[in-house]
Amino acid sequence: MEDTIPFLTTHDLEDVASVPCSYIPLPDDAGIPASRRKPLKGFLIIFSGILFLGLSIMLIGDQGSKTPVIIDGDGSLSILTFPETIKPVSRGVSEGVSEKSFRLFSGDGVSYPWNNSMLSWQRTAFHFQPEMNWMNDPNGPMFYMGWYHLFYQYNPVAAVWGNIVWGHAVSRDLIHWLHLPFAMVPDSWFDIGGVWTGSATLLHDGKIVMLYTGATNESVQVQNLAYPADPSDPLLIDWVKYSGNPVLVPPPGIDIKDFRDPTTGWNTPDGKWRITLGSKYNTTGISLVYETKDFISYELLEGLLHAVPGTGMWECVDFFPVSTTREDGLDTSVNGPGVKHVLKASLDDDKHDYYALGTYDQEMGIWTPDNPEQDVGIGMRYDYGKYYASKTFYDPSKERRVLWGWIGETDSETADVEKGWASVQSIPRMVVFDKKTGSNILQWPVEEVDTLRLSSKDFDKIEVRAGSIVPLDVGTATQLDITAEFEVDKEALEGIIEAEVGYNCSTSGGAAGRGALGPFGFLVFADESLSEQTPVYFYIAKGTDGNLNTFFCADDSRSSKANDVGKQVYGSTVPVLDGEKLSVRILVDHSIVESFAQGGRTCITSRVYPTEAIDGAARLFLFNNATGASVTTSLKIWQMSSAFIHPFPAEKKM
Ligand code: DQQ
Repeated sequence: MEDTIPFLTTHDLEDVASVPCSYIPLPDDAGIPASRRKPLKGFLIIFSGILFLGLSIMLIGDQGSKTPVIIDGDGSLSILTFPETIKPVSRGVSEGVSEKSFRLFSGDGVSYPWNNSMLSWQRTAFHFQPEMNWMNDPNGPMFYMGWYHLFYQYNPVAAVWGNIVWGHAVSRDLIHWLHLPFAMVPDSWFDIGGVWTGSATLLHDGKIVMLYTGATNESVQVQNLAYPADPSDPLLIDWVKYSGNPVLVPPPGIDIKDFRDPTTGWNTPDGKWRITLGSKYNTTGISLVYETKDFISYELLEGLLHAVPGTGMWECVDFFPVSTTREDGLDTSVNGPGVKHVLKASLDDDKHDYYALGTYDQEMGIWTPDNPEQDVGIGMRYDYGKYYASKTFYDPSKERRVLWGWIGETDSETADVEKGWASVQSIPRMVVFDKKTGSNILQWPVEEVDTLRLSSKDFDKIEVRAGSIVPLDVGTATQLDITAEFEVDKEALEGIIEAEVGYNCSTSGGAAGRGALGPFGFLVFADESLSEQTPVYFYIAKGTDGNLNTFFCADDSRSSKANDVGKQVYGSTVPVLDGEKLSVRILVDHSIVESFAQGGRTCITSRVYPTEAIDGAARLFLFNNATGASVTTSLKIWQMSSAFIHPFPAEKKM
């Protein structure tokens, strides 16, 4: 069944039953030793008490805070309501970190009248998110005694950035999570302004050290040390801050607000450890390296790990090896033949995560990019959509490197406050070197995501003619895992004569901009009349050198009838080697669409907020808006179950 486009054509869809969702609970005992279970409830009660007291003191003391929270006469907290028009408040910048509130690119400044069912639909089903309030960067991810640990930047009292503590959750499989008490709260002069981003290092004797940035009582960014109070506790519930904190203060020449986010340590051949952290010098983004034996005293190494002029402040630097010969991931300290190093920086200036591949010279202490034209901050990005402040860890249980990223909101702060939460974490992605291209990494959802797959439908060799759409009979299209391959009509490919210079996902008209060989792909979150739709697609353009360039894009411009949400068109080029078909995987989960092209060479994450294409009205289509080429596609689509993401069941464990 086909209809013509471009966009906004009504057509009939078969009435399809929606696929019911269910969650997969964790095993009953959740693997916790009996000795650990009893004290937890008491701990939670005492902890909540202390936390409440601490936060009250902090909030009263922090009169300058912009968090919209007031303490009522009876000591209870309430959230201030916002006026109807959008007046985005800056959050984070005056405190010395990157802007945390989403600034609209367009819109008429008037809030959309969101209702409860629209807002509650936006909550994701299998992406990690806390039960309520604000979350940002992933912190200190690790695997320890059979559990994956995720810590994260969290505001316990509001759906906007501020009052940052370390949230903590554990999982057996990176998909189903149990929320634990906060790991660390701002309770000392060296982090009273916020327990900011940090990383875990697992020492050879099995001990864990956590380094994190604290904003001091004088708003100086310092690095602090913390460690588990009871290393025999697989849940690592209690954390101790080192009494001699801070262990690092900004060195001469570095601004007190430009010194943050220590990485996981790596070992040197002489048994020392090195860490790096981000900063800037004038407008040059830099990563400083420190050497230590004990994580208490440090020596600043001469020179820098790397610097890139014009890239501004580097946040959340990540530095890790990838194997050029093997399939598995590498522990952070590995170096030598067959190893390249990835250097990633989150650019404060444009809020994107950039990476480059290069060589790490341990002796000289410097990293050199393979291709200086594709250096950190001016070349490749992990993700061309909404994705920031990411961090990897090495998972020894599956010998892989896993990447987490913070996916913020692109709606208004008013809507976030109304719905009571903001931000999700990306689906954890496995990261490997792309041996075929030799010039990029591959990111792919960890295999555990596949356990959420329910019923599936296969579609074989569907022809999507130029200028047509094809509805896909998959029922409700709200929680999906889509895999597809596309082949473009050979004659059209070979017959293309004219070069198309300067195609750009963001500026060439999005999915409505027609060329001979694209765009074609999917319309996700489309209602039956296509009045709302989010195209995820390929576009092929001939270069002046005669070669074909393939672009992978996501167009959010028609994703919602609401005006108070971001509606960018995202994307970039994707390498397609001789003989390869075009391939894509798309994870659809309510307000998030995570897309991976060519096995994860180019990735795009969109946040979308439809008003009509929600619940049972959300449909999925194929489209081909090319003027001259048919495409044939084979696909498999799964309905996805919801993940179990709940508070740790303290009572059940008594
Ligand atoms: N978020 C943290 C900082 C980091 C920034 C504060 C990146 O440590 O630089 O919440 O999003």
